[in-house]
Amino acid sequence: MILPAQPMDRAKIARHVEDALAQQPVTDLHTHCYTPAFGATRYPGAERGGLLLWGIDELVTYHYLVAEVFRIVPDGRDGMSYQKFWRMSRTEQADHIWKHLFVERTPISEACRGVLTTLTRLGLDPNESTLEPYRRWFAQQNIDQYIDKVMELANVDSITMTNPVFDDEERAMWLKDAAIGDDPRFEAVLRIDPLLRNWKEAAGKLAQWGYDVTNEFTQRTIDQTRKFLFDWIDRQKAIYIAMSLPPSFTYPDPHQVDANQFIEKVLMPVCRERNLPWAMMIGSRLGVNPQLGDAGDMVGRASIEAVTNLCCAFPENRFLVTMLSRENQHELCVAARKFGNLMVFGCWWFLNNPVIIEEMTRMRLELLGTSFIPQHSDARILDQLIYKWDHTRRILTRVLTDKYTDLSEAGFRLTPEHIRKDVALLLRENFRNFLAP
Ligand code: FIX
Ligand code: ZN
Repeated sequence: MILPAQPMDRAKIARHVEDALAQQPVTDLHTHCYTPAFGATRYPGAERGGLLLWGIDELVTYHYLVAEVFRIVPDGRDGMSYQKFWRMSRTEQADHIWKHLFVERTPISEACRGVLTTLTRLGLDPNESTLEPYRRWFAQQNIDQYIDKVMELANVDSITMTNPVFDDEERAMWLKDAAIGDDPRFEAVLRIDPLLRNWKEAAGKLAQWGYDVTNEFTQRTIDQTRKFLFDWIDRQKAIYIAMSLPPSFTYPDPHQVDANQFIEKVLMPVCRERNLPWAMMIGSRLGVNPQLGDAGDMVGRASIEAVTNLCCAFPENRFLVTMLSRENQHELCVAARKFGNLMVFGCWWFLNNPVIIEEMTRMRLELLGTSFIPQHSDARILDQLIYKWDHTRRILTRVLTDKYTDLSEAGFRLTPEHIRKDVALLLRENFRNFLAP
């Protein structure tokens, strides 16, 4: 009998895992960052000059932190109100948040910790009592070089944008300059939520934009809506089509014939013809507190039947899926075991906290092996790439070290090459291969 080689000990495994994760560039498959051609926050003064948000004032006014500061100084208390906050300048908002969440209280939440990690990784002291020293530092940065610096610190080799075609400001920018997305560091994604969330209103917009569509799914409407998608896929060079969907999303939906028809007669054929996956981000309940703006959205448990029915009904199509509710995660993993055209990705939004990321990643490795995409950053502010991937790599180090130690103790002859190959799949190759199988 051949005795298994002396298993690699845990400490050695941890070193190999940490090295592999540090060296493996990430393709970040979902962010809200933009190329500099879309315009960028301007320093000094932190005025918003476009869609690319970066720098200390944007970091500190991230909508996660807006929600958290209104817990400390609620609307109607100490002279603060939603209206007053939104009338403040960005720098005044940032000063308010820094004071209450970072100086007067311990910045212990994950969103607060992220700002600290980012500043530290940039070589700054995160313990300043005011934001002025940081503003002076950011005012010296050149945004184009800063993008390279952030990508190097985060070891991200490609930033995937989210490009909502129904956003009037962004659509006008694309129509004015079709090359606006042409930056080798970024890739575009066609985001089309209204076409499913509110077909009639969306169809009306397409008609305004010159597409011969009506509310009814006539062949003409089908053809012209497909043309609309083809036009924007080609203009953006989109690498997939995306939607965020409410907890109530289901397919087929007995009460929303329009949605079923849009999926069956427009979206699925277009995705097949352009060989693009459809990314479904399911479970966001929008505007539960509208006065909080982007911070006012909520999570709700969704139906996994929608996912399995779509994967089953459209075996030629590919589906990237992330769900927002923790309660949906196990059933989503099991669904992925049933369908090879389903790729589970990320720990989205309210799941992007170490305690849940760790639980989800362990469950996914145990149920799916290496056939999933553990994380996306969802970065809204460019600098967040630094902390979102720093924190993710730390968690992956813990989880993968445990799993490889289990393997080693089970007699598997683990080598550093196994670890490097797996990490490449998890952080980059699974996504790239799923885009172009
Ligand atoms: O729908 C989405 O892409 C969500 O990620 C965003 O709307 C959300 O505000 C966010 O940035 C979460 O991290
Ligand atoms: Zn997002």
